[in-house]
Amino acid sequence: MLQLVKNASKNQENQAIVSGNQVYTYRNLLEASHEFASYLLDQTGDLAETRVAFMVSPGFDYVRVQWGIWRAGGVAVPLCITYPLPSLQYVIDDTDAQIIVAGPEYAELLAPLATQKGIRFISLADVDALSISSKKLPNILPDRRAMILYTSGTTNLPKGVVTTHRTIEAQVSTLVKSWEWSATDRILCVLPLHHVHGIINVISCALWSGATVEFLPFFSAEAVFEAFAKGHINVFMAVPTIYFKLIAYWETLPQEAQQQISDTLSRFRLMVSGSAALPVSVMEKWKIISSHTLLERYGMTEIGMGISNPYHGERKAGYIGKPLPGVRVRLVDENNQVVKAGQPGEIQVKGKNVFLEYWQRPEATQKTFTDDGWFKTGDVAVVEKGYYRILGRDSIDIIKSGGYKISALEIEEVLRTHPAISDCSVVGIPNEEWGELVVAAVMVKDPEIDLKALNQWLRERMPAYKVPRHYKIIDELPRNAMGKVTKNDIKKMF
Ligand code: MLC
Ligand code: AMP
Repeated sequence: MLQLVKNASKNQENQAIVSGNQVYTYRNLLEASHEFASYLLDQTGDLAETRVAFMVSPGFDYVRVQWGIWRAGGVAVPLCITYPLPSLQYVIDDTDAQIIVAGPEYAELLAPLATQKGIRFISLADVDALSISSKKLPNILPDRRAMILYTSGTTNLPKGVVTTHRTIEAQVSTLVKSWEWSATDRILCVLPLHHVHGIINVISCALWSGATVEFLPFFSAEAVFEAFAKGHINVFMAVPTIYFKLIAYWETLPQEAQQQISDTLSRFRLMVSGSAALPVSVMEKWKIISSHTLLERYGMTEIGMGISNPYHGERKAGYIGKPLPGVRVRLVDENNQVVKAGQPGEIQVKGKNVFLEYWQRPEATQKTFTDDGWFKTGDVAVVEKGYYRILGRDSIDIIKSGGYKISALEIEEVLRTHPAISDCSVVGIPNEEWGELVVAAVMVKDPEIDLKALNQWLRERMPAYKVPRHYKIIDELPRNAMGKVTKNDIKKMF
């Protein structure tokens, strides 16, 4: 039996999920996910690693579908709820999903796509109207594939990162232990649920521990502070941009309201930041507001979390901490030799937390591991007094904005298909709020190009967070002697 399910069975009367003003116990979650798994099995028999793409809003329904897929033996493929159709279609095609599950808000969008592709379509609203008899669930072995999450990389198309149940259990259990999760915890989830930060660190760690997850449908600083003000939440995890936005909102409040928030925050057990570098200024301001030194940690879709500042002990500003238990980390030079103490090198990782493969991309999978099985992260770091500090990334084409990883090449490919654009180059420029801001230098066929219309055109083709925020129209892209665009020169233009 899955460890998450085993643990839940021990905590049946605890509150598992609070969403949409409703409280659901672990018993409710076990029953509802068993029911959904039974429905899937009715349709297909043992799912035998069938990819099930699902688009469901954050809350109880999301988790019961995710657990239902897992308990029926399927591979869960969460779809981002803010993706435009082409981005959804890419994930559905690339995973070769055989089933699509849609929450009520998304049925109209996805049903035609499923019909067109001949994929079985399940509307949650329809399932809920049925009476489903409980089926015996298959025994799920730890090495069965469990989930595919999409991540942008140094290729122009996102790759599916496959994890098994064993991987997920390793990723969750090291965090539960290191950060001392317990059944008395209650976390507020404001993160998107198609990435590890929300799925592993927030939901799965909480539910592994018998704790409670309270969901907000989407992030808003006001709603977050309102939820905190009720006094039940004691754990929070977010990307630096969210802390930046919370600070900005707090600063607009009258002093009395500020004080109330600060009093509430000072009673929290744990506050974590990650997915992008936490600016020291944000860490310091948050400390003044909340009395908490944010715990910064480092992770990646392919490894879950790898390096973390300590729960007990010094949390160093500007550092990501030390390897988590069970995660082996080394720094290597360009010849793949371990660097001398104090020297910078690429972070490489080994351990049960590391993903299985890029879905149906054996070459990319092979390229990302060394011959002796270390995963190459592409992040460069140095160790100082035992603490890792990130220096940057190998590739200028990978941008982190708002905690999302974005491939410059992917945006360039789309931009080049626009009839008024002859060539372009996309880069990330430093920005305190977003980490990096996506910007584009473009060569145009039509000097009268309407940038507002271009923006709209892009938003129909890619998620809003990937769309460039500034453009520079130029006559020629700067290139080196080899003809390669010199992206550092592009950065200087902004
Ligand atoms: C949105 N906007 C941006 C932007 N994203 N502007 C600049 N850069 C960006 N990246 C703009 C929108 O276009 C809109 O403007 C306005 O901001 C509000 O949009 P929104 O979508 O409502 O934004 P908001 O909800 O405020 O989003 C901010 C956020 C979100 C921080 C909540 O980006 C987020 O949820 N990020 C978390 C991503 C995450 O979970 N990453 C983890 C990956 S896993 P306009 O003008 O259009 O109205 C990983 C491993 C690990 O990294 O270590 O964890
Ligand atoms: P993703 O592919 O979305 O999982 O993003 C993983 C990447 O986020 C890593 O390779 C890092 O570049 C970055 N990242 C995660 N946590 C941190 C952190 N604490 N500091 C700096 N970068 C981080």
